Amino acid sequence: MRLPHLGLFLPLLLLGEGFAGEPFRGGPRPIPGVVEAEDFDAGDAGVAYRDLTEANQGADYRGPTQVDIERRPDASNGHGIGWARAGEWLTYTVEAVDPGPYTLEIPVASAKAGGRFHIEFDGKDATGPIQVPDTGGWTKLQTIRIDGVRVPAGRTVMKLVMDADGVSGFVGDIDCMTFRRPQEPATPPQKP
Ligand SMILES: [Ca+2]
Ligand SMILES: [Ca+2]
Repeated sequence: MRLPHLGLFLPLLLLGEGFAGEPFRGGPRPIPGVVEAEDFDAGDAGVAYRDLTEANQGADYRGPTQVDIERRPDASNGHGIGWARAGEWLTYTVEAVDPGPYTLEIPVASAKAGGRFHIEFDGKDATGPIQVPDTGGWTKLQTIRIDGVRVPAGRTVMKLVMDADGVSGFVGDIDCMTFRRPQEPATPPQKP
């Protein structure tokens, strides 16, 4: 074989620049709107996500994935991500109407103090470090609010990046990321 790696190269060439994943179930998630943490892009490890454990330690929400997804009745869409560890990340193809600024709301849960994460658009940090508090238990969601988040207009890749584990041993459970106009009321949870 003169080109033993052609089978590997060809799919990479077809993917084109950025090696991005594809939106999960439908098109890009609109902003303003709700981006469910469990609805990260479809695609392989290293492309759509990075996860440090081989198995999905939670629920079978979307077929085989390394990402740890948990079923939880208190969460928007009935699911969220759990067992999140520093070094992991998830990508979401989104499409913003305009750059905002937006108010970003993220329901999280953690028993003991959680860790830190941030959110990027096209590789640029848009939030700075977000600290997950002790919410009183893994079953108790508490919503973190970040004001003045700017988002590139049009279709971009949003990346949820886990930066540091907390006393809990994890970053925290994350339900969804809601981008809304500052003057609009909070969005109620989405039915599963
Ligand atoms: Ca895993
Ligand atoms: Ca959710």
